[in-house]
Amino acid sequence: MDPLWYKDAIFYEIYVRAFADSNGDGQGDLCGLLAKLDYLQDLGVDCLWLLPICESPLVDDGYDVSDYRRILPEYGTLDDFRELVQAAHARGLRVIADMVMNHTSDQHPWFVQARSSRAASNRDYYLWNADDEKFKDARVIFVDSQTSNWHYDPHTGEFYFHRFYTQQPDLNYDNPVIQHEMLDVMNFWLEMGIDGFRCDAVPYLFKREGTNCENLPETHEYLKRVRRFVSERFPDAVLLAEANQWPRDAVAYFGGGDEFQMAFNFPIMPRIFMSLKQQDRGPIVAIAQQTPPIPDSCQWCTFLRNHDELTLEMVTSEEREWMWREYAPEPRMRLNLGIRRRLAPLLDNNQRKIELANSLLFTLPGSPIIYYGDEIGMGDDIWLKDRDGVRTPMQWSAQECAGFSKAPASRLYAPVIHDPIYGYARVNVEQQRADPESLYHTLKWLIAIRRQHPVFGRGDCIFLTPPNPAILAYIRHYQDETVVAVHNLSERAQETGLDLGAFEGRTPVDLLTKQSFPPITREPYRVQFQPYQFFWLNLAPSQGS
Ligand code: TEU
Ligand code: CA
Repeated sequence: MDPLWYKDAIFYEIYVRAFADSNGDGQGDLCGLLAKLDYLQDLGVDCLWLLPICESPLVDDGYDVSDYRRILPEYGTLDDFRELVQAAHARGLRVIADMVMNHTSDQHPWFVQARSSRAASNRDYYLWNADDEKFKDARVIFVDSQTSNWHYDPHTGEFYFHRFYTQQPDLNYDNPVIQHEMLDVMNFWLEMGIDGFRCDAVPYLFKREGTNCENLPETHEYLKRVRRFVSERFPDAVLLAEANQWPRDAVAYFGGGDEFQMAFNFPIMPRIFMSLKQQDRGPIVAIAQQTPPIPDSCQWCTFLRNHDELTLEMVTSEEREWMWREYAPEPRMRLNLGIRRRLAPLLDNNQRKIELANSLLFTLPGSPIIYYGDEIGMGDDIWLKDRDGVRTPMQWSAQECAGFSKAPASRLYAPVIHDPIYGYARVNVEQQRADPESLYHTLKWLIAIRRQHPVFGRGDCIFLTPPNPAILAYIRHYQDETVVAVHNLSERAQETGLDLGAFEGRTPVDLLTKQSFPPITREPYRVQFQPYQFFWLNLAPSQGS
């Protein structure tokens, strides 16, 4: 077992409710997911991140937990989960769970008891105040639906604090009982054999008056305690931080290698979309240069899209307005400070462009994560509420309900996409697998090549500065491997010269097409590109050199 396994892993984000329904009740479930493990293994991913599966009233699709040690009955039982983890491991797939630690559901027994009386013995499991004036500098995150982080509870005549929906009261981490309870919950799930956690909304755990209540020293101190606790007992378990912050604040979640092993690369994600739209490498290179290095044992988790809105919380207001104009022309496409669209619609359903975006995902530093359905170019439904439009049933076939469920369409937890472009009749796993030219097969190929070359997950990264700004090129180097990933970000054919003089005499071979390129000289290395074309040029030392 390589303790740094997560550096080579390719992650896949699954909303269990949306993936596969095994018992015809219209809801995806763990047994349904079990039946699809062969699909995931065949795709080539090797670590599954399951969105929350604990007991929940589903006000926030499970991010409002009412019992940390019970599985939502619609999803199945703890035995189903144990069987799923074992079956995944038998296929070389790992499983990480979502640890929702900043808040509980307001239906959690803790909160029911705490709100019952000011004298409740566990009142201070949560944060109560006589007015809503405390923590004034903490920004409201769900700005489309919340006007305050405080909610008045008439029963006891006090306000309680919530960074998200009012049904998600924040836990009080100054209470040692909470600190301990969350460790105990993690232990419970790790004992079942899971391989780690994606830790939800970690920047907000501790709050202090006069601060923005994000990224506080007390929060990092506790998260280091979480890492010690987990790594002492489960040395191969990975902790992945959801810390949607500016680069310097995001990097802090790695600590000195003694906090999270992984963190989502939120800083680069919107800049990928900016560079694609501007057909200019500028935004990507700029944010990469503003991002401090991370400890050797740590790893970014790179992503294009996920179950939330495409967040524009950590860009300038001018950049946000520009992104909304360019990618979310209809107001319904916007949510909070983001864009609630899936990858294919954001990229005009242009297969070459979607493949280019995934080439960036698979070659930039970090471990990539695919959001379920994006591998087949699924669409979205902006007319569903909140973020539901990017969480519709997985489209397996052109059968009724997209092969997701045997239930009648009226019983599904959400309607399957059925529009003429992205509808399940046209876009589905069966159709994609049958078409050798499909997006699915391209991604499967990119995944296969990436898995053969550790340089992508473990190498350093040096950006080249070719004269043509539409070309994004970077050298990845690890041990005896050197690969130059070169991308034409533009919709037109382009050419440029690359400064590869340091590799004079070597003959580049494209890892993807096996095409050999002319030997490198001291002159700028000329490369021609079709629209959105990319190459992963292996610069193996020439034989005998
Ligand atoms: O999101 C936490 C968070 O900070 C969000 O504002 C996030 O930055 C934004 O939605 C864009 O990604 C997590 C979960 O991902 C989200 O689904 C939950 O609703 C939220 O926590 C509360 O648990
Ligand atoms: Ca079901």
